[in-house]
Amino acid sequence: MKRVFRRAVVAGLSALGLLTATVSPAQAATGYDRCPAGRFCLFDNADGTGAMATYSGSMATLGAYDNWAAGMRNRTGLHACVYSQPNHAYTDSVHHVVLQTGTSSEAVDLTPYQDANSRLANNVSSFRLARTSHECMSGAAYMVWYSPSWGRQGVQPLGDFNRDGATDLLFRTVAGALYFQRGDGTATRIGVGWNSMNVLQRHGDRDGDGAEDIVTRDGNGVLWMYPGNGMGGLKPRVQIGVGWSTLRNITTMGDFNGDGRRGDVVTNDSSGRLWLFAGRANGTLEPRKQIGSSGWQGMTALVGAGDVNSDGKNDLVARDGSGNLWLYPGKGTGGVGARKQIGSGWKRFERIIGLGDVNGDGRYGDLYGKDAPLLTLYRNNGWGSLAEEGLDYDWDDRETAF
Ligand SMILES: [Ca+2]
Ligand SMILES: [Ca+2]
Ligand SMILES: [Ca+2]
Ligand SMILES: [Ca+2]
Repeated sequence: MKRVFRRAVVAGLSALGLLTATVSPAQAATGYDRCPAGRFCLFDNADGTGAMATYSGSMATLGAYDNWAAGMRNRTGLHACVYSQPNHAYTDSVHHVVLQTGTSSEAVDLTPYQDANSRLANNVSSFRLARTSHECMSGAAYMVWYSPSWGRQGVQPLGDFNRDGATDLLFRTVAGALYFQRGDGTATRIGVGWNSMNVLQRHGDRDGDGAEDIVTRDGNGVLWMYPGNGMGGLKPRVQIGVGWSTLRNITTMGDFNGDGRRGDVVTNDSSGRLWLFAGRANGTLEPRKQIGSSGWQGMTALVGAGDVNSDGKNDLVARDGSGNLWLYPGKGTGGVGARKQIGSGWKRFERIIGLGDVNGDGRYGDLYGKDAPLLTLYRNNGWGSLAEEGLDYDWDDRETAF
């Protein structure tokens, strides 16, 4: 009797045009399969029978459908999160319930999602649909991230985009938006359309104004410098190279040749050579100079991690095709000395990120390895020995951090 009453309310509101959702009459029921492609559907009954409400986007409140649904099906291809509270609230782990179903299109009976204090069936008050798992839970397109050096106020020649003394991250979303992650869990969008970039690099201040700068390569092989404004934002970009498409890995190094200019770039080509493009005072590049003659084509990552071995000279870190990580100590004149292995099993990382002293202990050469869903911090002891220190979860493999 109660359920029939609810259906009557729903039908009445729908007829008045007060609802954004559409309603299928119960007598047309063929279970969960009624949910149309591309839609998120809530069902009155746990077996998919009864009235159905369909949606194309997130809902912060459900109006007449509040505390109504006992089943759901998600055919949007997006991640779905279903909340027992309105406005996607989950602030009380005892009395609030949230169900995250991922992108699966399987029908879900909400009845099992209950305990002594709360339940989800007939208690759904909002839901969120999002491209990534973390956005589904947090509502933010960016990954919520806390800097290991937040509050430690270490000196940061690189990895500190807003000059507050703490390591920060730059983050590209699935949609191509660029966010500045200051390290306190918040982030600010500073660009859109960044999916056209296939290289994203940073390594301190390259044009001498005291603010860290970004280097990118676009799909046409053009190399760009985006000067930072020192406050977490960007100034208009400057073209610093063309014809860079065939180069394999490209990394910004800081000052690698010892001339005091910190915009040096190192790259490898398919013939096995290693090249240095020395930075000029304004951040543009000198003609290239060969600094390695063979074997570099097999390297799958190059990282300008700063001074890893604490001799005052910036070093190059490289990963080979077997996943071994090598430290190539910088000579201070643009070349590299005899290599030393500092890691193995690094093949799984889609990206290795060098941000200098990430945890603020005064030792540079810390590294992040990113392999969705994990961002793993490797702390450098100051001599090139790496220790795994912390993990951040729930990163999406379509996202990029640098
Ligand atoms: Ca910072
Ligand atoms: Ca700068
Ligand atoms: Ca230099
Ligand atoms: Ca060094």
